Amino acid sequence: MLLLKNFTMVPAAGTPVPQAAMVLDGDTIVWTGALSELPVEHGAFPAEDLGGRLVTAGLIDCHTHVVFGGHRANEFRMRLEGASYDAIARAGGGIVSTVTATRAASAEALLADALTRVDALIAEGVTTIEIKSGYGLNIETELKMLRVARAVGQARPVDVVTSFLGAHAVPAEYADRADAYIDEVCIPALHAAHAEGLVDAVDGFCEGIAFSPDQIARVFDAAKDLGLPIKLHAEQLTDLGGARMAAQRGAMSVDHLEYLAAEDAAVLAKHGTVAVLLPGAFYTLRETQLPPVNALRDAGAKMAVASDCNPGSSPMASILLSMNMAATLFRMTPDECLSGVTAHAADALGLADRGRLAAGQRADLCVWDIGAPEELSYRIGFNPLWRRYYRGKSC
Ligand code: DI6
Ligand code: FE
Repeated sequence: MLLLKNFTMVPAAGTPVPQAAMVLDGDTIVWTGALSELPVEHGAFPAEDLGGRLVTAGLIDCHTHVVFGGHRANEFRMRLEGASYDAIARAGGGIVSTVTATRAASAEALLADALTRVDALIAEGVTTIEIKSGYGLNIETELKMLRVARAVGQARPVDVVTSFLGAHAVPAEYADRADAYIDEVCIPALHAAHAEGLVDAVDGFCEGIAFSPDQIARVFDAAKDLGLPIKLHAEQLTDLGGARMAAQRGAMSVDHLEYLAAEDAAVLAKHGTVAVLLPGAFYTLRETQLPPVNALRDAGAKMAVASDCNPGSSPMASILLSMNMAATLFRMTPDECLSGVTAHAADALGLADRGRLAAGQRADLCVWDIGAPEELSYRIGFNPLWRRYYRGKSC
């Protein structure tokens, strides 16, 4: 048992509690509230004084592609010279160029590279990270990526949740044969990865440069047969109705959403599907179409925020900068940004045991050297993390 005291508790929603206390039993929060209300039996435990700092739930980056080979700095240069993301993809660059590098890399090299990015996220208070496959696009490399993702969770004090993203792009060897790719590679890879215990959820990229809603629906059928939850990259570059289709099938989240029709916000809210907003990709691609944040808010849809850390559209390993961008670019409130990387990020991953400061929740916590919760979204580049508790241990 451990007693934390002398801090301000910042819940994912609602008013901060000054002079709060919290009791941890191993990796679980067993009591939290105002110190003045601490039950006497908890008062005798060994105590840590947090010096009046602010405490939030551990941060959750619910959408990343941190496992990949190589880099795409050349495409960054091309975009600065005027080329568009889809033109580069259609000319054989983009996702499939990272596929070539990822196929060529050893698992050891992929892990070492991924850890540099994961370490940056951990240093900002991330305690749970989602990692997608999708740069293999053959059975062997999809499995390699997912094994590396699991290895990240062994190598560092962070929980890793995996998403199978075999339907990310059509590889060169299946050019113009997307349906055959789904049947011959994507779905068999999903089965193989699931058999090895490597898949926590199934994702896809529903876009003109990737897969149609019908093709994604076939992948979702396979997920359903395996009892796996689903999520989808949708409406990033165009509106194909993918988010609506995924929500109607009970998706945990739909992600990106710049081109989501305002009326579809209600569909997300109705199905409890979290809208995961990815301002790093919006920024990097110099997108001008804003996701319909007001419509999502008015409809009561949950909004999460994530880094989308990937080599093409969001080369950003910072959850705090993601929050800053969500506020500055998307006009999300600082409270929405915070719930977006805690409670709603947990919901986007189907994790009921974290993201909120309450008895019964995991003791994943961040202690921040700040005076007001808004500072988490307001600062750019000066990281105020003072201490991180992962499963009840300071590390
Ligand atoms: N959308 C994204 O933002 C990432 N994947 C996706 O479907 C980008 C992937 C990349 O460009 O490498
Ligand atoms: Fe993504």
